Amino acid sequence: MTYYVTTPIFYVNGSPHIGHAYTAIAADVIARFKRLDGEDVRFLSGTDEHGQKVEKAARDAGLDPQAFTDRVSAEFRTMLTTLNISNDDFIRTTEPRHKAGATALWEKLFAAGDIYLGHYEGFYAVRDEDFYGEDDLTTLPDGTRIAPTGAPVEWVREPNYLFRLSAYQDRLLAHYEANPDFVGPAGKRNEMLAFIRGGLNDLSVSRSSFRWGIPVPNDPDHVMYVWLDALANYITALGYPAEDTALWRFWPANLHLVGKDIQRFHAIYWPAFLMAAGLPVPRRIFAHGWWTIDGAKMSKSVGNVVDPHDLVAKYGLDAVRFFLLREVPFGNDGDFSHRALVSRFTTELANDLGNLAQRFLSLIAKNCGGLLPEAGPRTEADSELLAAAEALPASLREKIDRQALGEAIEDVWRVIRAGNAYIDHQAPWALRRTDPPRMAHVLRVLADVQRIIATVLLPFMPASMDRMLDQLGVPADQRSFAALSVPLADATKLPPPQGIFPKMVEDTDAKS
Ligand code: ME8
Repeated sequence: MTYYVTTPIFYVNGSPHIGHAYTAIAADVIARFKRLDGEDVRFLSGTDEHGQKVEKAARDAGLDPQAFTDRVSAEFRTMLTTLNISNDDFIRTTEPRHKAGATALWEKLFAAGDIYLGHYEGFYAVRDEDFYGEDDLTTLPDGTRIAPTGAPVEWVREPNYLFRLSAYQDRLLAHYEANPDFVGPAGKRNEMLAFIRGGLNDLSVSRSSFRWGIPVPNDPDHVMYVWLDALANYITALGYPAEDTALWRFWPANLHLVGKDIQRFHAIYWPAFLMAAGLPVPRRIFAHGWWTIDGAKMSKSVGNVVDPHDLVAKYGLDAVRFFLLREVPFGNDGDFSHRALVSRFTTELANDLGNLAQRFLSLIAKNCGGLLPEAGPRTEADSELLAAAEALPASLREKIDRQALGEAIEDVWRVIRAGNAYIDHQAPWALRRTDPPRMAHVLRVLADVQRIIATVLLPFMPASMDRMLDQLGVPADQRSFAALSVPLADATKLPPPQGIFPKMVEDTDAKS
């Protein structure tokens, strides 16, 4: 089966920060999980390079917009590399393939009679690239009017093309009703439904007061509204308007992963555009929450923006990937603090996971000549632990399909904790003298359990779990869920044990 997952395309008005890293890591975990599960996966990311906000950022930087976007787009690509993101493609909205596809989409909507020339008069927030009604706004003591997002608004009065969004209200509602999983989490779905039921106004889809955008076909005074341009990336990257390409098999997308701030664009405007173009709509749109830093909103002026490169340099990539998905239930808001990251690392990666591996691997090295022991007759305790581990791929699949990434991690940790309790109980270091065959068997049970744990954690921490599988002697081409059904060969020579997470070496020395 095909599986198409996307990140939002990042605005190039500023450098990447932890919020961007979060979206990318979550989508990467899902893409990697689906690949391990044998799906035919397409994973897309990219940069959103047009619009007033980017034009202004380029001006502030004293650069021509194209030169500016070239530079910042490259920073996002570097971020994806630093984070070990496995995207198959990276689309930039300034690329010819995208401009051609977005133009074709416009033409389709225009030909369908769903775009018409009108007039927009109202408030616009450049920071959000969004329109607001008077009722949405708050006036600050200094007279500035701001949107609910905190972004200042300006009054805009210009001829605009409008998209007949109002005509899609009923079809959208029917789609939501027929597809209860269309939008997640559930609270967001209700919010979107309330928004649609509140009545949809036609949407302004062009701007005529600045130039940095895709020209509207046959009307060079206008550029396309940046959100119509940007949303189209999900299909232009598959070759739209051509629908007979090999890549088109991935449409409709299985999952658009987005931050909660941009849910409405994806869950209301985008499906309406697609319906107007006669194309199927994505299967699911899931919104994750928002990170604050030590309780405060990230802001350049406050100087508390967390740079993902600094974090990775300080703690190692997989600790960062793990922390972001572990610390808060996916879909909720979270607060980032270095203290919380260090504490998760110590208790869960070093003490729970790292320690479990190190404890039995060092015993295999010392007492079994470094050869993977053979399995013996199973006790109830063995069967219970093995069954808990064997259930992981299916239980994680169910959680990944709901984007419950934190719950998926918790499932694995239950087994890791059970593994540590098992080794404490079985005390293989004592069996070495009293019952060596039983010791060998206990160590084998632990190796088999650890292999499953490391395999299901590969999507979350790819490099460290690859190292853990190396330690277990699992061949590189047998790291998938399907391969788990093939037992490891008895007497496989294991490499000398090495700590995967630095602290576990100390712990192991203390305990064994
Ligand atoms: O919205 N916490 O781009 P963007 C969590 N170009 N997530 C955060 C965050 C934070 N503090 N700050 C940002 C755009 N994000 C559009 C998308 S898609 C067709 C166009 C997330 O660079 C944000 O929610 O402002 C979004 O998912 C992503 O970073 C990109 O945000």
